[in-house]
Amino acid sequence: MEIVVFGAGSLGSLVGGRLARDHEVTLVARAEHTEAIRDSGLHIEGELEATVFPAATTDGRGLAADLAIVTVKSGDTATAADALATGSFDVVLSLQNGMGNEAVLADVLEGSILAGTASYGAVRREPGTVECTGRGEIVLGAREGGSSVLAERVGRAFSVVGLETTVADDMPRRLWGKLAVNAGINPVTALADVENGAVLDPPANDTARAATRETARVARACGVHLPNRVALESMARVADDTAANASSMRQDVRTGRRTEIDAINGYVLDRASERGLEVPTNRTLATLVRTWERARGLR
Ligand code: KPL
Repeated sequence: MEIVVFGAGSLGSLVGGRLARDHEVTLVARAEHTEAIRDSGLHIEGELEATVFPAATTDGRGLAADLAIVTVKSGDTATAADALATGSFDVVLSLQNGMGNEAVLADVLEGSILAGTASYGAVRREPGTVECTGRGEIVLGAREGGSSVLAERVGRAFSVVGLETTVADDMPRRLWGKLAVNAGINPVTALADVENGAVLDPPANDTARAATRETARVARACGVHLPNRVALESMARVADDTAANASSMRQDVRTGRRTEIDAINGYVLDRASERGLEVPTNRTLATLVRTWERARGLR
């Protein structure tokens, strides 16, 4: 298969790098990362160790492939969609945090859009090098649910190169489940500047659990079956599996970048407001992170 990974940061490089073992992969990445990959390949350290030689470019316009995997930050999805629209792809898979990314892609693109979530820990150590800091799982499928032959094909390609992948027929529920995990872990670890494992214990656990519980309630109000117990268990499991890792939002704050708060706790807040529900913990977390972004001129 010909595959383009759009937004090859840490997760995109990990996924694209593994796929490059079997497929013709092009990574669309920042200049320094692109140069390093062109010079001496992409090095994956940690559990999925490999050195591979995918093509790399900073220019995502006019590309063509069987599959495009979108791993940009949720705030950059519209820009990615515009660039992808100048090329041609049979299938586009969103492997991003937060909600609403697939709808943004579907508004602009003609190919089939698949939804996905990834809980692998990945950190870009230096240009050309990414470390897999925690084995997780990729879940992908048709964005509105149901079975999809294309999703099966993409899922097989992922599994064969060692990426733990499940093809699911209930993506809306999976996406809300992942949102409930991120709503609890990401802002708490970013604001307190702690590893993911800190949300398992007092005093952070109450806040993280409240944000997750509120998210599950909003999911149910939106017609998605997500019991509190299931959402809380999965938040605790992910925090435990990635206990020593920095969440993506903490990494954003540490490096002074805009976060994905709007597509995570902000999304919960918006859907709750539409339905007249109060989500005080998500509101407070979103306000604090947005205040941090504003003070740094990031919004
Ligand atoms: O998705 C993540 C993120 O950091 O954005 C988790 C699952 C919390 C892993 O760190």
